[in-house]
Amino acid sequence: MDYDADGFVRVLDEEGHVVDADAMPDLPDETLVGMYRDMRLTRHFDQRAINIQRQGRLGTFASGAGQEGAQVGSTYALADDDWILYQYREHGAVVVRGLDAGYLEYWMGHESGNASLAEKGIFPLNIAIADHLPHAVGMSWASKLKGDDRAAVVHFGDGATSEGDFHEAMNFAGVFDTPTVFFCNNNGWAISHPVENQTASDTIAVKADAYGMEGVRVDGMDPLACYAVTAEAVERARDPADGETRPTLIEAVTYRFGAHTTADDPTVYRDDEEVETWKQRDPLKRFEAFLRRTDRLDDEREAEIRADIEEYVAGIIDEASTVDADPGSMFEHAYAELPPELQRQREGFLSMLEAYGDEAFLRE
Ligand SMILES: Cc1ncc(C[n+]2csc(CCOP(=O)(O)OP(=O)(O)O)c2C)c(N)n1
Ligand SMILES: [Mg+2]
Repeated sequence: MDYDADGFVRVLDEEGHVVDADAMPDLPDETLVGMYRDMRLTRHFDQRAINIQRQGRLGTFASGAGQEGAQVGSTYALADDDWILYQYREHGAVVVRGLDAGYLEYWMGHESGNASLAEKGIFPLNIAIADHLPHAVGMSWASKLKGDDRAAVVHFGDGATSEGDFHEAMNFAGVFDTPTVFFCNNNGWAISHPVENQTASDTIAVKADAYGMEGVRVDGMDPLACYAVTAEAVERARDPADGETRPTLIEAVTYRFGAHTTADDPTVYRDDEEVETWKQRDPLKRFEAFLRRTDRLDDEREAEIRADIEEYVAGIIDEASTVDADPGSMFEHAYAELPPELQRQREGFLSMLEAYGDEAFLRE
C-alpha cells in the first residue's frame, strides 16, 4: 500500500474526500454506514460513561474519544472469531463485537462484567502496560499449531512500545511466524509523556524491520485506511499467497481528545492549540462528510442513528445500574483454587466489610 506525501496510508482527507482510490476498501454501503454507526455509538458511550463517573456511579474511566476510526475501522477487517486483546481505551473494538451492559458493569467495578468480553473473543482489559502482547503472540501461535485459522489482533499504545514485553513479543512473532497483528494506537502521549521522548526511531512502524516483519504507518483518524491496512495484515496472518503466515506491525497515528483517564488533568501537560488541531481531524466528522457526499447518509438517517444509539446506551446504563456490588468477587477468576495467602486476604476483607460496611474503605 502506498504512502502519501506525509508518510501515511490514507484514504480520506480531513474533509472526507477520497485521496487514494486504490486503497479504498470495497465494502457495501450498509457496512460503511454500520461502521459510522459503531463509531457514533462508541463516542456516545464514552461521553455517557464520563457523565456517570462524575455522578459517582462508575470508577475510573479511560476515554477513547478521537480514536474511534482506528478501533472501529480495524475491527471491521477481522473475522468474527479472530482474537482481540486490547489495552483499556479501545472501546470501539468492543462496540463492533457488541456493546452490552456487561461491559459497562466491568467499568463499574463488577468482576462479572469480564464475562461479557470473553463471550466476544476479547481478552480482559490490560492495565499492566504491554503484558498482553506476549499473550497475543501465544494465542495466535496456538491457533497456527492447531490449524484453526484465527488471527490475534493486539491493541496497545505508543507508551507500550518502551516495555520489554513489546520487544519480546515482536521478536517471538517474527521468529515463529505467528498470525499476529500488532496494532499500535500512537496517540502521541503516554499519560503526560510525549511520544518524542518515548523512542529514538523515526516512527514506531519502522521497528518492524528489526523483527523481520512488515510495518505500516496509517492515518489513525481515517477509518477506511485503518480498515485497509488491517485487512491486508489479517490476510498475511491467515491466508498468505505463499502459504507462510506472517505477523505485521501497524502504527495508527491518532489522538485522544480527552484526559488520559477521569483521574487526569491534561491541561497541565498539553496545549489547547494541539487539541484543537487534532479535533479538525476528527474521524467521525471526516467519515460523516464522506458518507454524505457519496449519498450514503442524509439528515433523516443520521437522526435515526442518533436516536437509536442514545436509547441503546441509556438502556445499558439502566441495566448495569441495577447490579448489586459484590466486592469479594475480586478474589475470584484468577485461580481455580485460591492460594492460602489470598484466602487469608479474602477472609480479612470480607470480615471488615461485614463489620463496617463501605465505611471501612472510605478515605478520610
Ligand atoms: C507496567 C506499567 N507501567 C506503568 C503503568 C502506569 N501507566 C498507566 S497508563 C500509562 C501510559 C500508557 O500509555 P500508552 O501505552 O501510550 O497508552 P494510552 O494511555 O496513551 O492509550 C502508564 C505509564 C502501568 N499501568 N503499567
Ligand atoms: Mg499513548
